[in-house]
This record gives sequence, structure tokens and C-alpha cells, in this order.
Amino acid sequence: MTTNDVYAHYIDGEWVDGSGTETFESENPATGETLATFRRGTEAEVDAALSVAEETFAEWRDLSYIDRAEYLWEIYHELRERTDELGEVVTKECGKEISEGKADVTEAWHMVEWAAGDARHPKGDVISSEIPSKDAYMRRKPRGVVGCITPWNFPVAIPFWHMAVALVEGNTVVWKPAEQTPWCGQIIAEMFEDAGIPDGVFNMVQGFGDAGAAIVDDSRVDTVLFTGSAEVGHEVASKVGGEPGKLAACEMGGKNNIVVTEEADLDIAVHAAVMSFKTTGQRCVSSERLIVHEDVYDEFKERFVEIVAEVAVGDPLDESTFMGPLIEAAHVDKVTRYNDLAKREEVNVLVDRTELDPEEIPEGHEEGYWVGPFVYEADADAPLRCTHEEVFGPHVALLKYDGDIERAVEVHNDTDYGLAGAVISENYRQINHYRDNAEVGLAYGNLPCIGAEVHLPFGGVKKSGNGYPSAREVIEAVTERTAWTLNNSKDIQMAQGLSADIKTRDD
Ligand code: UN1
Repeated sequence: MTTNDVYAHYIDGEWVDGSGTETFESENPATGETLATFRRGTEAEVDAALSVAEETFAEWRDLSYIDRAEYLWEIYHELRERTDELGEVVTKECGKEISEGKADVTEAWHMVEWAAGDARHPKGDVISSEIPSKDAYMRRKPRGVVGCITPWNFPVAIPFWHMAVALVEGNTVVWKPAEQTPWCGQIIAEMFEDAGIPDGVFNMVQGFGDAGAAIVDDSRVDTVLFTGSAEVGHEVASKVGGEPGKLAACEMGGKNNIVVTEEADLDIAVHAAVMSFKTTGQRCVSSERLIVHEDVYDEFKERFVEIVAEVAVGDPLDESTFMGPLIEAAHVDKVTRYNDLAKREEVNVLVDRTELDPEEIPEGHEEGYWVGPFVYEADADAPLRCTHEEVFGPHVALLKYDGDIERAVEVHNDTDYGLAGAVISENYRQINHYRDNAEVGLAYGNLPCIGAEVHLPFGGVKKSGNGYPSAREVIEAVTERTAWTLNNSKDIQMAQGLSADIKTRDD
């Protein structure tokens, strides 16, 4: 890829410039350097992509699961062989440190492996009927055209969460990658082209929120799969929810907690808590609240703060880096605003690396979007905005609690969100109480609350979730269930004791 080219959309098996005259650039957030230039999609390109996705649906649906999965297996091998190279592209485009860049690609091929492997597994259910001569089944059918809108923070894994299952199940796809990571989008589209997937089955339109909205609003879209911010996700869910026959599965952010009880192994607790800063806090599952029992609070605080004050922020391509940059200038403003807000809300600031020491910034990276860790302690019961609103950055609160695990879980559940959370304890009763009462979709014991594997359900409760646009759960969003009952008798017999006798006036 060279910066002189302008990259296009992929529609109906062709690279299409489209009617839009605007272009946009992909930028390396660690250096500010332009990586490549892309066409900005408009409603016209979305319209073209949806028309062809609708037209090719019947042909794609009529292939066997196994045949559809064959195209995905090609992509699986390519992703797997190119993990290191693509991991570097992920890191250059979204700023995650290099082990995370590679893990993103690995998560993508795990997802493709799951979806394509699932093609050879039983589909649907065999169900017993009340009537011995009837066979009853649940059979699945693809819904049709699936619109996928994906975020920049997992620019390879999340597109495959959505698309691998949607395609293997027999749907066609129109995908809009995040505007911050179009280069990853370009490479994924090239992989579909190389795999020889039939024209029109997979389509990609590059662009911004207006192109995404054109996908969401169009009546030809049967299912919208969305992963991203809560604001946009709620808009998508409520728009789509109002349209009969259309479905949305949205996965959104969180204000995630780690509970450290008085029976915690503090080595595990501190280690798990420092992982809040992985991806510079820009995972929807990153923890921003640490709820720590008063008996271990001081020791935990001292050890945690000592490490956070020293974590290595810098060039994400350098293996000794722990935290890369934030994604873009607007996000630096947002995180800085929240750090300032915390100060105005009179919390006790323990680490403030909002502005990095200039000496920390590696040479050639002066234009990067740097923000280091920010840690503070606050009252667990105070209705502060900084401890309740999602920052999506390296902004972490320590909240002290006294009493039992019930109290810890009460503090834990006191946010509008419910995506991921963890409990650190050596006491299985505390762990089980947390497991059964924490309001989250992804719960962990003695672990950080990041790093979910693709064959687990991924989604949240409360403001964090609406459907599960990942892995096996995507099947629910992209298929219809048919209850299919076959009578093997010459008589018609009804369930529920319903009479099938036909009675005439003479009876
Ligand atoms: C996200 O946080 O936006 O569980 C996705 C994890 C990853 C996916 C995170 N497998 O940390």
C-alpha cells in the first residue's frame, strides 16, 4: 500500500470509486503520519451495495453450509499465515501495542475457525411431538441482507465476529469499517476477493456515520450488527426496533468494575487492575472502577499506584511498550475533559499522567495522541459523573468499600452499564455470590475483565447490550427459526387434545 493511491469500495466483486468526490485519510495515531487515502462512501454506494446483496442472496443461500464455509477457510489460512504482518498494520492504524495488534488478528482467525467449523455441526433441533406420528423440528433460515458496522479498536477481529457467522449461515453482507481504520477494511476486502467469494455476497463501503446510517435506515437490510459506542448503538437499536421484520444486535460500552475482596490474593488483584490500561483503556471491556475492601485497600492502593506511575507509554510497535496512544485528537480532548471533571468533582488524584513528560515521547512520535494513566480515589456512594460515565480511556477510580461481598456487588451494580466485570478473591462463596449477582454479560474470577474468547457469548446487560453481535450468538440475529412439523400418518391428529373431527349439519 502506498499513500499515493486512493482506495475504493468493494461492491459486487469490483473496486468502485463511487459517486462521492470526497476522500479521507487513515492516520497513524502514534506518529500523525498519513497511511493511505480512501473514498468516502455516500448513500449511493450503500444503495448499490444493498441492491447487489439483495440480488445475490438467493443464490448464496442455496449453497450448502459446507460450501459457504469453504470461502471462509481460505480467509482463515490467510489471516493465520499473515498474523504478524497484519498485526503490525493493526498497530500502525489504531495504535494498540504490537502484542495486541497480533492478538486482534488471532482473534479474527479464531472467529473464522469457529464459524466455518460450525458449518459441519448439527443445525437446528429435533423436537418430540405430543403426537407419535408427527416429527417436529426447529430449522434455521438466513434472514437475508446483514448490515455490519464495526469499531476501530478491534479493526480485524470484530468485523469477523459479525461477518463470518452471517455469511456461513447464508446471508449476504454490506459492511462499513470504522473511518479510523479503513486500511484494515481494505485488507479484509482483498481477502474476500482472493478467496473468490461470489460477487455481491460480501460488499464493503468505506466511510463515516452517514454511510452507516444509510445502512441502518434501509428497508432492504434484514439485520443490523453493530459494535461501538452506546450513543450510536442505542440509536441503531431504537430505530431498527421500530421497523417490523428488522432486527438489530448491538454491543456497546461499559463502566466496568473489578472487585477486590478482603480475601483477595493481592498479587493477582494488582496485576488484574493494571490490565485496565491495556489498549490505553479503549476496550469496551476495560475496567474504570476498582472496588476494594477497606482491609486491603491501603496495601492495594500503594502497590497499584506504584506500578501505574511507571507503566511504559510509547511507540506501540516497540515490544517494551505497555500503552500506545489514544486513537485521535478528539479522543484526547474527551479523556482530558473527564480527567479535569474528576478534579472538579473533588476526587483525590493519585496518578496524573494526562500530559506525558516530553522526554517519554519517543523521537518521531511528537504528533501522536498521547495520554498516560489517570488514577484517583472517590467515595463509592457519591453520584459523580467521573465514576459513572464511560470514558473509554486510561481513567481509573479506586472505590473503597466495607462490609461483605453483598456490599461490593451493590457498588458494582451502581452504574447504568453492565458489560464486563471481575472479582478477585480466594473465597469461593464470595466468588459465587459475585457470579450470581453482578449485573454483567462477561464475568471473571481472579482475572482482569478483558480477553474474552470468541466461542463465549459476548454482550452485556442494561445500557451495554442489546443482542449479542459476536460468535455463536450472532446465529440468533442472522437466522429465522422455522418450527417445521411433518405428519407421517394418514390421519390428521392435533396437539393439545384439539379435536380434528369434522362435524356436519347431519351429525
Ligand atoms: C472490545 O472491548 O471492544 O474481550 C472488544 C476482549 C476482546 C474483545 C474486546 N476479546 O477483551
